[in-house]
Amino acid sequence: MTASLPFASVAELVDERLYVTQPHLPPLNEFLPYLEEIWSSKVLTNGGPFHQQLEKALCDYLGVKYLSLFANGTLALVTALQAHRITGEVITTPYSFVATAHSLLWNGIKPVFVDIDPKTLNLDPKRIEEAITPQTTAIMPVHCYGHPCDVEAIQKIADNYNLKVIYDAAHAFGVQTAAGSVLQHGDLSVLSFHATKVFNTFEGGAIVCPDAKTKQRIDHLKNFGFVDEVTVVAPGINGKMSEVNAAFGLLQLQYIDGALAARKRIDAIYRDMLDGVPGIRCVEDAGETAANFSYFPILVDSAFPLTRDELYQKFRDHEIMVRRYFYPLISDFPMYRGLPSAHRGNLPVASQASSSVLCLPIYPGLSDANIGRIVDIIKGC
Ligand code: T4K
Repeated sequence: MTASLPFASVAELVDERLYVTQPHLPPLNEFLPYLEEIWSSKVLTNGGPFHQQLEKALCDYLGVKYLSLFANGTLALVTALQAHRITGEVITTPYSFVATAHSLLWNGIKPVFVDIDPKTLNLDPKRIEEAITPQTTAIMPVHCYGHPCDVEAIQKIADNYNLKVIYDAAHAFGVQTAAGSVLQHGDLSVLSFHATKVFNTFEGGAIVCPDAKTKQRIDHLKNFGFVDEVTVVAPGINGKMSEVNAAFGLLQLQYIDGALAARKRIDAIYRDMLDGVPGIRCVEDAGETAANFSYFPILVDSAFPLTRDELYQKFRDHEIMVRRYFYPLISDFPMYRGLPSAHRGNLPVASQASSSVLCLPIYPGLSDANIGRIVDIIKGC
């Protein structure tokens, strides 16, 4: 005998379930001509025509000079550190996805965690200098949720101490400040085009760099270090994006403005509906002139009748799969928690944010009815 479900059918359960995000997909029939071209040329990877076209199209769209595509954002982060031969210690944020710090460990670098700013939830520049030691070679900040870091303050510190700045810009596709693309700051910026991101190529990523020479080094590093058939200049990795992913990216780019506009609308509805709810704070912009609305984080404080985890559970009980990005802190995972900088006392703001954040669903296809369903759960507590 099979156990009966509390739902009429599995299909009904799946229909009702809401996820924190859903990938934006163009009409399937529009992708078929790209596949036909790949089938007929038999060029599947290694910097083929779609790869080259997407690099150029993304430079134009994002307003950056040079960009090198990758198979995913994590390989791009690992390679970005190698491109500038970063060693020793790197100052970074504990309030991010674990790939940020993992890219340091993959390079044998010691992460040094520094606390975040309570308003932006990005690395707090006021706390960076005290963490610098003779071993420090770089700073790796994250534009968390796509909100720009204090890029000027960070650059000033980097210039004073002769440090490189590698931005984890995985969330920051298309974000602009008054000075232009946020991706132009620091020495390199790394994007992710994962399925859960604003712009996706299924899996994918990129390094944005300021000059042709650096791009050439990165291109060598992502292709095993090959310069030509018989010359290998570094122990590079296979980080190349395939032609299928690159072709998909070209098609996605035709739809990105619509997808961003849809996200902007949802963001505005949430802010309006949640305005004045005691104990709920929506994370504000951090000076961007064009935002990408990649996440919708709320902070749940003691004025709210439920704890963050009780609210998380309540959402789950209603089949709404909100997420606690970023809980636990990276510094709490076993491979990091022994570091002196991982100590909770060193990271009070990040600890507080991590224990109070919930990311609500936001993606172009989220209906008004479902936004209402989500807000009603919060207001009904
Ligand atoms: N740096 C930062 C700051 C990052 O946030 C990330 C990635 C990276 C670096 C590394 O970049 P990549 O190497 O990934 O390019 C997700 C993503 O896997 C990860 O890419 C992302 N950050 C992170 C914030 O979120 P999970 O474990 O939460 O993913 P998952 O599979 O639970 O997906 C969340 C929801 O999205 C699902 O419940 C349903 C929906 N979904 C997901 C996938 C994969 C779909 O509808 N379709 C899908 O194919 O990590």
